[in-house]
Amino acid sequence: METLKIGMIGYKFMGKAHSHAYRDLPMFFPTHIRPQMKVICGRNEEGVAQAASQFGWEEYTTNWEDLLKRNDLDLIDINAPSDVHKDIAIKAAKAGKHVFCEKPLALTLKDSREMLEAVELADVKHMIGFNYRFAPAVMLAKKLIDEGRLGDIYHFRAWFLQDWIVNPEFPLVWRLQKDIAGSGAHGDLGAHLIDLAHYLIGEITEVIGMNETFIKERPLPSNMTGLSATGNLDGQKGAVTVDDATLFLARFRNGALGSFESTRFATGHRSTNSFEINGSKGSVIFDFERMNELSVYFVDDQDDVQGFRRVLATDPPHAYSDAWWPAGHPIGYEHTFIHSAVELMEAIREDRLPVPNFYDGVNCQQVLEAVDLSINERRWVQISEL
Ligand code: SOE
Repeated sequence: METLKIGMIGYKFMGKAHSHAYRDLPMFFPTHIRPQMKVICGRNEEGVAQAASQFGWEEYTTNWEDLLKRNDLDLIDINAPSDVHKDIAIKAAKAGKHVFCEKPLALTLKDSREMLEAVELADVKHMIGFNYRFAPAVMLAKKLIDEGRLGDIYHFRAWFLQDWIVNPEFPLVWRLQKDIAGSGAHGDLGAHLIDLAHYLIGEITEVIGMNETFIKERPLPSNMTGLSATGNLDGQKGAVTVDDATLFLARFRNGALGSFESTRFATGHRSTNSFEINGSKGSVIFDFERMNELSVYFVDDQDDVQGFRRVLATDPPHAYSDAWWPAGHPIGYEHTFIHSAVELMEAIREDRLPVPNFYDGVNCQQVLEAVDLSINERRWVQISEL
C-alpha cells in the first residue's frame, strides 16, 4: 500500500486532533493512501517528545527547518500558532512538500496570497483545516442547497460562541496577541463561519462589521499554551491586541443576506458553532453540539406535519456513512469504546475491578432470564427467584 509520509509542526490541541485523524483513518478507510506518522516537531523538547510517544509518531524534532530538509517526507502539516504558518508553508512548498495548514491561513491577506503563490509555483498540493465542512450534516445542507431543495437562498445566519476568556484574570495567551494570532474571535472562529458560508452559499460581495475588546489588559502568563496558561509575573499586565468579539453583516453574490457573530464572551457557550439557512422552499439548522444531526424544514410538507425534522446525517445515504458504523450508530460511538478501554487500563493499574464487570453481567443475565420465565409462565417473576 502506498503511504504518505508526514512531518507535523505543532503538538498541542490541533496537533492531537490531526494525529488522531492520521491514526484512525486507515481503520475506517482501508483503501486510501495510508498516512505514515514519521516525525512531529515542536519548540519544547520535553513537550514534543511526550506528544510523539503519546500520539504515535516515529520520531520528534525541535527544529522545523531540519524537518523540511528531509527527503523522506511527502507532506508537512502545520498546526503551530498562526504567526509561523507563512514561513513554514512557503519553505515547505519550496522543498517540494505538500502542505496542510491550520486556519487562519496567515496573519494578513498579503501573507496568505504569498503562501498561495508559493504552493502554486511549487506545484504541490495544499489544504487548509476548515474541518467543519466535513461534518456529514454540513455536507447534507450543501447537498440540499445544490440540488435546489431549499430553493432560492434568502438568509445565512451563523454564530460561533465561546466563553473561555470571560474571566478578566484569564492570562494573555498567544491567541490574544495580534502579532501571533492575527486576530481574535474573528480569525479563530469567524474564519470557520466565513468558510462555511463560502462552501454553502457562495461568494460574499460586501460586508459591514463591528468588534470589541471587552477586557483590554490581562495578566502576563509565564508559561502559555493555546487555550490556557499558568502562572503570572507578579500581577504584571499586558494589552490585549485582538478582538474579543466581531459581528458583521454580509451580502452574497446570489442575493442572500448573511449575519455572522463570533465571540469569546458568550457566557455559558463553551463552543457553540451554528448556522441557519432559509430558502424559498425550506430551511436547515446546524448546531455543532449536535453535529450528527441536521434540522430540515420543507415548505411543501403537508400542513398537518409542517415543522423541522431532525435528520441523522451519519446514516446512509449520507457522506462517509459507509466507512463508519451501522445505521443509527453516529460518529462518536467509537469514543464510548475508548472510554471503556480507559476504565479497563486504569483499573488494572490501580489493582481494582473495572466497572462494569462480571457482577454487572450476571445481574443483567438474571433479569434477562426472569423476563423469559415471566413470558413462558405468564406471571410476575421476582428477580430473587433466579
Ligand atoms: C479555539 O477557539 C478553537 O479551538 C479554534 O481554534 C478552533 O478552530 C475551533 O474549531 C474551536 O475553538
